[in-house]
Amino acid sequence: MSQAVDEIKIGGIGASRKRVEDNRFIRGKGNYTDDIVLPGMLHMEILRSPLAHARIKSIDASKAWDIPGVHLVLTGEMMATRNLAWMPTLSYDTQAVLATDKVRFQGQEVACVIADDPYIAKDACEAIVVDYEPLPVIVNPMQAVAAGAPVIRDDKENQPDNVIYDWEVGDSAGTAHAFAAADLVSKLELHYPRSHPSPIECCGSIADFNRATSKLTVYMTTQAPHIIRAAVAMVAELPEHMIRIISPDIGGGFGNKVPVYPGYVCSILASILLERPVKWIEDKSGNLISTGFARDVYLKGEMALRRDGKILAVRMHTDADHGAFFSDAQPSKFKIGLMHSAFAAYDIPAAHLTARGTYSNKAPGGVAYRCSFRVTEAMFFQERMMQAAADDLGMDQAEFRRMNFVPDDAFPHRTPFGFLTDSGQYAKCLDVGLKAIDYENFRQQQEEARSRGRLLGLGISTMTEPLGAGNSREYDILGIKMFDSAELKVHMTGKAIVRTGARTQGQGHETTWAQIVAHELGIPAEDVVVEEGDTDTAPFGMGTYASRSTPVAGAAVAMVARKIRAKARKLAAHLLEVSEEDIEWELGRFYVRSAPDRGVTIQECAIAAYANMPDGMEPGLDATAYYDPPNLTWPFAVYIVTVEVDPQTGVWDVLNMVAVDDCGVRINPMIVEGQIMGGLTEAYAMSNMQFITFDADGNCVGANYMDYLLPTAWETPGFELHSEVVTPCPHHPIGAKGIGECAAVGGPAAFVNAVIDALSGTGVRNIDMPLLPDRVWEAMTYRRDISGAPPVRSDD
Ligand code: MCN
Ligand code: CUN
Repeated sequence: MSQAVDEIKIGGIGASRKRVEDNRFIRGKGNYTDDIVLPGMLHMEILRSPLAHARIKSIDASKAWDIPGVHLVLTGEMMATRNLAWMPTLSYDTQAVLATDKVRFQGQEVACVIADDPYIAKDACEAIVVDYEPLPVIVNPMQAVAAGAPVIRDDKENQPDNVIYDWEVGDSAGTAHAFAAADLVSKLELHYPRSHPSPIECCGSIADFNRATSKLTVYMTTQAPHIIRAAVAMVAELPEHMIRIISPDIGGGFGNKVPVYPGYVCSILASILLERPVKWIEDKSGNLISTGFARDVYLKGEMALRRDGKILAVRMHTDADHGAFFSDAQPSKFKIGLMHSAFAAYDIPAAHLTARGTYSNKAPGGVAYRCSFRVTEAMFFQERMMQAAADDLGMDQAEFRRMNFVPDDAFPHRTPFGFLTDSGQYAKCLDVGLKAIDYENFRQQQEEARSRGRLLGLGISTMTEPLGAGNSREYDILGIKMFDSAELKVHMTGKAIVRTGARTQGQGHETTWAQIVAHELGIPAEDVVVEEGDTDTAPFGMGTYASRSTPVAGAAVAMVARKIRAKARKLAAHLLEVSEEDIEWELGRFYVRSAPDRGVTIQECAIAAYANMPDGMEPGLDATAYYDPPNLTWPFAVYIVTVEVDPQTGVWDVLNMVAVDDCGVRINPMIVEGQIMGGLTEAYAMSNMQFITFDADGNCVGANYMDYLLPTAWETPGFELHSEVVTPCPHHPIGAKGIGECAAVGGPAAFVNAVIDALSGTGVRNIDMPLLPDRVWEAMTYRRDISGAPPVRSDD
């Protein structure tokens, strides 16, 4: 007699199942791009520009060609003869593959050498002589729009200046009206510095073109293999079915591995020309200096307030520095990403956002680093503005937020910029956080400490984030709608394989997708293997970024499992010799309604699909499901930090940090906690130490890990995580919302708010990140705000 299975025992939803992928990772048996060695493989290195803006007068590669072991030197000129010197970007712009006319940022790709080994290739790069004529350099949006600024993109017709877009959203008139009626207007200006995802594994590719079969196989570090296949088909003009993109194990992506990089294109062309596999693996400086960075946005805004604390309206303006090419991978419709997701957690009647994007002589990018299309900047501005407004009103920080929250019974809620949020219990999360940090008590301690000259501070960040692009009505990249799919094959013994078009980079999909199958079918998670990343086998998907995997691909896994269950039900009816209507389901088993003892397991149905199907039924137990989400998912989080600032040095220490995340149903609570811990660590790093800046000549400061500081376990504070609040997503098949980025998005404001709170009474309203000790010291000593990117350190 069969019995229902215990969901937690079989590793279903809610089980903190150990990550199956770690079996190979911790044994050093991962299979990363650089681990792959193909017969006859050659190696490629890139020559990068030392200057940020210069005309190329000539390139002499003759000495490089002469070095023994060199097979090919690629320059822009050669690329141009094949129409490959430029490529389209994912944002309807163009990007130089190898520079022809000018170099436009330090680190830009100028030439490539393909040789027997990477050392020969590197030496040969150094033998290439490039004659540059330096040009004036632009390193920020203010310079970009100044009168007489040099036009960086003079390659483009109809590009008279450095402005990429002027974009707006919201209700300008309604907002103006609300401001006119306000008792108080609170203002804030900020800079969110340029930072970098810096995954442990750099970017790289191995292109392998086989002339005999005309098939191009590319192993590469990509978060979105299917988009890359489409891009390669377009750029290299190859038929799509002859392109196979394989994304093997990825050593961290964090958004850095979404864009299409010149190195990928050059390795592909080199393999086609040489008819041998060509491997390119970027070095750390190459990665930091030239690949998709994050942020670099100036934000300013104002909030219209009623005396009692009610927010009447918000106005925001952003100036985004996109670097030399507009290459963000973001939904086509939204020029500044989802910046207008700001203030979604609060009930605000009117809002208006204007956004301008400009070119500069810096590497292209802007949306990477654990951020669902600029929501990091949106939430940072939101929570810094909330703190400033509460201070201006003389109101308690928690109370001001609570009174403006969207109430639990007001969902779906239309945000001031027009999004529809799905569900949440915002006040409850805040209560959990305040209790955990012992709010009232801390405020008292803070007073007492102050009377003894000690500076304690508390910072709150309460935020919601749009995760799971998209729905196909509004979300596309280059016209390709942002849905996803999953394929599930149940073998005759009841074991299974599930494939999706997402691509895990450390998030644990191999573990969690199997848990969804276990939840839907009662097949133990350990009996389900998960495979992603090979375009020849995986069903179509837009890839893993914007924490969209659970909201979209994960939903597709649930839906495909339900298709399988529907077919298994027919098989069960056949086996039990009753009609389908008389069959009931409980986890792992179908039974006869009137005789619950008579049942068959899902495994018995599986074998029947191969060995004993009813007449006329198509054999086998496979299915594919495409999932077009009806809406984004909107997780909510409360982050509260307490700090102590040393009045002598400006050094600040975290005393306590509490995180209350509500991401709906948690598939694997342990993995969710890991995601939150990682995000909080990055948030701490951004607020405290991490930035990339440029000197006036466009030299990148932050091109190595002596200057670009990654937090280690030593400096990272402890975090206290809370999971008490679970508001299921009403439109997701298993009620889950995304979580991958929340803590990195909402965290930074909590740290900064805490330090600013510690300085209250000094008149300091803002210190831009990172809050390095010298900046904090200067702010508190001279009682002034510290704005903009940190000054470049000069050692002379
Ligand atoms: N999960 C869960 N229950 C939920 C939500 C998620 O158990 N309610 C699990 C998921 O099943 C998945 C993980 O948590 O195993 C993250 O899921 P999700 O929030 O859907 O995010 P994605 O899988 O789409 O991951 C992308 C996100 C992004 S955009 C960045 S950037 C980032 C991040 O994940 N990059 C990472 N976390 C990272 N973690 C690691 N280790 N490495 C990266 O490169
Ligand atoms: Cu923007 S970093 Mo994640 O979306 O790949």
